[in-house]
Amino acid sequence: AQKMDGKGYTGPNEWLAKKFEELYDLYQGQVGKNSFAIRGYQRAAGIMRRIDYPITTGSQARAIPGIGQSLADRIDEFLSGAQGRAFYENTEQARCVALFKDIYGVGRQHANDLYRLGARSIDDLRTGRYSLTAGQMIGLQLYDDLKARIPRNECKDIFEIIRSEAQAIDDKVWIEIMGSYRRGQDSSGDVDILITREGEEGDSKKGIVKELIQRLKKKGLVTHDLGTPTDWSAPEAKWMGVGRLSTVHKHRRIDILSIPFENWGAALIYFTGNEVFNRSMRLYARKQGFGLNQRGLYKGVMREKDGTKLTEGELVASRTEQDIFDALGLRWRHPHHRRP
Ligand code: DCP
Ligand code: MG
Ligand code: MN
Repeated sequence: AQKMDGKGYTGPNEWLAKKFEELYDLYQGQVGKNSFAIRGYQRAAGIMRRIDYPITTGSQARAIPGIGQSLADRIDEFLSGAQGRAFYENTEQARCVALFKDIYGVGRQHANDLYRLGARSIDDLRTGRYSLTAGQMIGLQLYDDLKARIPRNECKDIFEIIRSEAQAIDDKVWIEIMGSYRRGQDSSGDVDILITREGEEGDSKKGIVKELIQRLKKKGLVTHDLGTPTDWSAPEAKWMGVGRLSTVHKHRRIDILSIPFENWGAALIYFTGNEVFNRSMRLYARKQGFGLNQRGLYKGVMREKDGTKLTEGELVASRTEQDIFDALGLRWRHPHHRRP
């Protein structure tokens, strides 16, 4: 359909292909963007190059396999000559905000503030002229490491070290790797770990997060704290930080959540996610007159009109995931299928 003239493609829809490539370049590498949509722009560029008649409307393009409604809408924007999405989003500010939001602990609002204060690059932020929290400074220092995805086998290796340290503290410790890893993804943004201790009530009140982190620091696995529990010895404690397998490995984000033994099943559901699945399961529970959180499934929860809880209600299920699915009358959903 098209021929190469040395400078590039020359088909009738080449300019549309270039527009899609601009969108692709704009979004690529921006964490938090839907990577499926981004690849869609890349594929759309290829499709535009294969079509040997001129495309004149979005709805005409919609009939081409691989062009869905949102790509057709982009085509209409391009054809109208109006300042479409790419124009508005391809600004220096948008690019800087996308860049700064990749720093651990920097949200959209703060990224915008940094732009308004004059920052234009990661190196600008490293000059010390901008105020950053201790956690953000670590995020900046480890910028390249932390924005990289963690391959599945490396998550597993980190987990195995943490598991053996935890079980050395007490062989009644239960420990699992959670988050995107448990959902079967090939790579993860961080390593999420859930722990509890089986035993008498009295025992389970002594959380092990403090001793575990001490040991992991001594081993050299844990290198930085980002968020530490208010009470290190509470049965429910959350630690967030950074660690690495060795000095030749990248620094990786690690989250460790410890919960009382009786909450195991509810915490498994919560920490497996994904976040959207959790939201829909919680909403479903509420419609059935229950309340679901990381501790358990409750009935008789009293709420204000705006949804804020007045009473916890009575615990219905929490020990296993299956107990909670059963109590809600839901069919078992394997972790690999827990997406919206
Ligand atoms: N979670 C949640 N709501 C949040 C944050 C987290 O329900 N606001 C739950 C669901 C997540 C799990 O905790 O799946 C782990 O959180 P992560 O942020 O580590 O997300 P994932 O592990 O799912 O993905 P990633 O690979 O990006 O770490
Ligand atoms: Mg995770
Ligand atoms: Mn996490």
